[in-house]
Amino acid sequence: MAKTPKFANAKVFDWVDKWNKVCTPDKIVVVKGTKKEHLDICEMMVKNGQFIKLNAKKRPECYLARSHESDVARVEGRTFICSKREIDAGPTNHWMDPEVMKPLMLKSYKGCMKGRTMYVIPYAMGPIGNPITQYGIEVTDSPYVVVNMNIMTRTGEEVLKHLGKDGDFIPCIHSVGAPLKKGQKDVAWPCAKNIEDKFITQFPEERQIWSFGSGYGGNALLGKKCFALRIASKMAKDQGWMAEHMLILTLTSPEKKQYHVTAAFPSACGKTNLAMMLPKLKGWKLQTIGDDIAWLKPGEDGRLYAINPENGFFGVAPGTSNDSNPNALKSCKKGTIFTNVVLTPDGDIWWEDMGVDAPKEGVDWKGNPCYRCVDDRRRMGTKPGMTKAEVKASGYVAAHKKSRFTAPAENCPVLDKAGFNGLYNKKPTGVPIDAILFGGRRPSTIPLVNEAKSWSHGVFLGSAAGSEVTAAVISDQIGQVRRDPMAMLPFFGYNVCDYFQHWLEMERTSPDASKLPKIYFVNWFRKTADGKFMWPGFGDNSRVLKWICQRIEGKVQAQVTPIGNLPLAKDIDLSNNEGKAGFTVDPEMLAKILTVDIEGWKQEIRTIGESYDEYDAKASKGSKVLSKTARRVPKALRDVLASLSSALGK
Ligand code: OXD
Ligand code: MN
Repeated sequence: MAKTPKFANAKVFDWVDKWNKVCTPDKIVVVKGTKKEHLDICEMMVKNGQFIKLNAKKRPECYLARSHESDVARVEGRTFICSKREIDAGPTNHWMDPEVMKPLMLKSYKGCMKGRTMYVIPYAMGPIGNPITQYGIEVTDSPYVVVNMNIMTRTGEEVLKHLGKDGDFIPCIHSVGAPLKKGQKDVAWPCAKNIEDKFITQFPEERQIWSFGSGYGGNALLGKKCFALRIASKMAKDQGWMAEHMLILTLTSPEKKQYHVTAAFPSACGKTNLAMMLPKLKGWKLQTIGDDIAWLKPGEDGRLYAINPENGFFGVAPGTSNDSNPNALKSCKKGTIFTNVVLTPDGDIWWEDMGVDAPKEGVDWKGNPCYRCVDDRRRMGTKPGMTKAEVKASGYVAAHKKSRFTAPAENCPVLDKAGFNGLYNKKPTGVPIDAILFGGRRPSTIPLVNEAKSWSHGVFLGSAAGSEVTAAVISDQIGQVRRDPMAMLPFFGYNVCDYFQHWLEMERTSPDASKLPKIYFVNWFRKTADGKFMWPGFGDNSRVLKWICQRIEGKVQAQVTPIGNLPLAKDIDLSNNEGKAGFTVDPEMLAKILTVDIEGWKQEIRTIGESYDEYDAKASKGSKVLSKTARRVPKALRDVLASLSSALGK
């Protein structure tokens, strides 16, 4: 067994020592967080066949990893909230009693790091020393996790120094679950192959994270979804702040006034695209603070101040192109780790919908050869001479649909450096948020933008967020809305109904509720009956952001409707970035996406009510006190629903 290293902080020592004894690694390395150490680990992985070094001229300090086929994404079915009482995990989470889960997982952890190195990663979620920042210690046997954590969080000695002798942190343990026998050669992507052997477990009361069996993304980089959303959401509830699945951006008007906006959209609705968008409007500038997670704390003045707890972007590669998001592409020009994308013959990478020609031949995410289609330069198939139709029919993609880039935020050409470092007016307060956006993919009913009439109305709109189910998800539910409240469905660390209540409490407990951000619901995805998008999206969304800023300033009137305040068509700026008329949108189309679809909304109200009923019905499960018909969805949200219903009529 390896000797546990010394740590000034006794709690850090105890955590590492405990897992050293259980997992029995060959060696322990405490991550220093230097660039040299990072590159040394990457090179070691190249030697071990776990990384491919990319062409240093094209992509300096970049590497490609290929995961095992059983380990390609977050595994929601194996993600558990282990609160003491089932009811505290709520109706949206998988729950297991900690008294059952711990012994079960301890069995798996026993000897699981034999033949491997145990890395101790001290990390910060947020700029070190910022009052909103929190700290973690991740113990892991995966060098892939170490180098990804180096990009996604601030790691190393600075963190240990900051923790001092008794600083608090979130203890995390992770293992790929693949011990090595003496002399056994490692595989390219070690993990537990059976889904039942994977566990992504949060203990919200103890504030601990235990992960076993997966080496991928949010299952293994424990600072991200496990800490910054699931555990942090529970901390935030207990301590009066908010941990949200939101991007943060800074918008500067031609008059040089700055606005800070957060936005929560379900996965695959363009959060990273909006976070780095190039505005189409003359004189407007957009900068990025974060693309996935925001922590918001009330200031004494009543405003909510936010930081991005992360340090990089863990972006979905396919679809990221010079058209959809040139700044994301630029962010992965150096120091980036790619996972499950195509390797080109010149040592570069490619993926579907990258907006550039595929190489004539390459190596796909499974390590097999792939070839450019004969009739489409932007598609690849498994054999030379294949047509696009043949490839489409086979369902083949050369880069995995959930392939990723892990890119340092500092590479982003439009990074708001001060905001990213948690500074506002040079003070480490985080940035004051002016507007909160919710959204989803809604081909019908939901208007382009809708301003909440009040904070509780905004909470109601957020609680009803979601996307319409597409063929790719569940075929017998096509057309139905999969509700994803506040885009947090897979990330609540506690009961969703209590989470709604916490949002409502933020107003009640605010020192000045009039200073809370205004709340909007946006929808870039309305479609015509024949399936065409009614709004161009991407850079043209700046037109909506401008309207929102003008509303914040009280510069424009709105149509006051039962569902909220909608823009007057004349107030959506349609000029191009030279400031002249140029952008054309069919006026009829624009009118349609700025009008209340009464019949659609009646249906909407019914299904929102059904989602609340479902939460209520399931929320009583595991309670000794609540009956089956108990109401746990806050009354304030039911009241908004009821008044909307009566305003729209039967
Ligand atoms: C993500 C997600 O990986 O939201 O960021 O799924
Ligand atoms: Mn996300």
